[in-house]
Amino acid sequence: MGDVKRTSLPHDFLWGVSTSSYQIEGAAQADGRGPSVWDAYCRVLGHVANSDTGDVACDHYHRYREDIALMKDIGVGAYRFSVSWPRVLPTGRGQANEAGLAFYDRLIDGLLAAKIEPWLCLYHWDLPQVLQDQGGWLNRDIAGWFGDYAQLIATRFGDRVGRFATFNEPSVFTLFGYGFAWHPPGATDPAGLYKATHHVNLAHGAGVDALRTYSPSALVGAIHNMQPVRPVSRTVADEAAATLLDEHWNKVFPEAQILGRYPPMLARAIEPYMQPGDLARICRQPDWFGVNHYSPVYAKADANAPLGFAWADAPADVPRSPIGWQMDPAAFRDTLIDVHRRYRLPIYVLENGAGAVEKPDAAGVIDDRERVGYLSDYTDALREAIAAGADVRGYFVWSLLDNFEWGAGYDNRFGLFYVDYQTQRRIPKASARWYAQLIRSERTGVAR
Ligand code: IFM
Repeated sequence: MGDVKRTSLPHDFLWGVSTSSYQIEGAAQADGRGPSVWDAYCRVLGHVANSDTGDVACDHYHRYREDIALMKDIGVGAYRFSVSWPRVLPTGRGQANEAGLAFYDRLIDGLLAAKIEPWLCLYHWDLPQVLQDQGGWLNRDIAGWFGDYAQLIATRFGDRVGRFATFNEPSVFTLFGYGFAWHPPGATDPAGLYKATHHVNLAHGAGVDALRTYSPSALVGAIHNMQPVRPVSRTVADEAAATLLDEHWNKVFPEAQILGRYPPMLARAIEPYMQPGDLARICRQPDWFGVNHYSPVYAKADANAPLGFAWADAPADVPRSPIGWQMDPAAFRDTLIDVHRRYRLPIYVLENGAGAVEKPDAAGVIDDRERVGYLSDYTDALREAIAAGADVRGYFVWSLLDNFEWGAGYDNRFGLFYVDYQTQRRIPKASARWYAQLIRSERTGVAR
């Protein structure tokens, strides 16, 4: 990357950290929480490494005060978290669970007291199991259920929360859940995927409407994983595979939600599940665009795969993070510039980070210099994107804490703080200190 360290950022640039409910809260049976699809999915042998579950996770439900103190220590200005739908609506709809809502009251009040802005995401994959039993994302009624849930959350927290997201990475939970069976409900069902995709988009529209009606001053958006999709070879078949994966991964949600259209290949596939007026129900001008980005992804044609394509490995010689994900900060810069050109919205990077399998050394220290290198290179790329005109207004590291990494269980760690799952002790890694120093130097204008 070029010499970008001195590219100045807007004075109100927002530095944050992100987490999600199922990945950190634990307390799976506490205070009336209902089961989510992940509770059930984790219990099937072979779905999650080591048969790990989110039952306890980081016990954030009980330790949120300590976790807010960690955020305060590193100096972040914002915290993005998600609400667990089954914690606040154990039966998915209808009767709210006051104890579950009260947890988020305490969390939000604690954040505000620490001068940390709460960014609330409604859905980070933990659908109430009871709604899954009624068809989940395959049931068109779910758009209304989601709208009602959004109304509850906006009514309860809109006096203190100014930023709401409807969904986190809708393309991940739909594609992995219905295309590749890597997430609940564990299906490989193309028709189900197209239907679920459309219903998630309808739910987004209903959610935005509810958030704006019941919290009129809220700034509302959605969070999309945006990553260049590259063909594994230059064959026509692999190029076509990459184009199709790109539509699923990068386009089918933001284009419908912001531009009011489906990308061409998926438009044909989704058409049978659409009713007149649907795109008008989905398309809402958001106040901001959330980008999650880690690395480029690769596609190859696969005639035996349900969708006709498969994921492929990055070329052998590329730089990689400790868990093998390609590191390509230029792709991050280009993604931000591309999102800016396509959507012309304020951009917030709401996830970026590096995974590792790590443990403290004999002295109890976690010297995660690879993660520091990754974050340093990627924040430099962010500066380049801003220098090139991209309207990027914030950057949130994934993640505050090591946590439940879905199918990888607790093996892959993304935290700035190490979590000892036996004792629940949090230990700052070198990257936590690095991030604190970055934020401090940006605030004071002192060069790093
Ligand atoms: O842990 C996940 C998160 O839930 C969604 N985005 C990617 C992260 C790392 O895999």
